[in-house]
Parts: sequence; structure tokens; C-alpha cells
Amino acid sequence: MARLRTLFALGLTASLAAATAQAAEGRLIHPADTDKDDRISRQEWVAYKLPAAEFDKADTNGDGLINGPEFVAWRQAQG
Ligand SMILES: [Ca+2]
Ligand SMILES: [Ca+2]
Repeated sequence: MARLRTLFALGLTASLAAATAQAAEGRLIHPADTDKDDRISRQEWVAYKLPAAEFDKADTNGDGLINGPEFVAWRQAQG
């Protein structure tokens, strides 16, 4: 019984590690991210001479920051 519990704990740890790895892959590495928090703020977006109107289109979850997946989706929408 104790052995089963240990196996379960190991499985849980492994899935948490996988989730962390996926989040890391979603990191945004972009020169506009001048404070290197892996998000582009509105100030960073405008400072990088990107159109302010496009910020709202790119920020699909409306949290005021462009994360990696949002930026990739916006770039793909640009064609
Ligand atoms: Ca930033
Ligand atoms: Ca966002």
C-alpha cells in the first residue's frame, strides 16, 4: 500500500514537471520585452513602435499583457 502511494506521488510530480515545461515553451523571447518578464506590456509595445491599436487585437485574454501564444497568434494573423 505504501508502495502504491509512492508511485502515485511520483506520477503527480512528473505531470507537474510536464506542465512547467509547457509553460516554459510558451515564453516570449522578443526584443520588445525590455524588462524580460516574458510578456509585452502596452508601454513596451508602443515603445517598440508597434501600432497601439494592434495591442488590443493581440491581447486576446484582455489581461493587458501579450504573452508568447498571444504574440505568435497575432503575428500569424498578420499574414
Ligand atoms: Ca515585459
Ligand atoms: Ca494577454
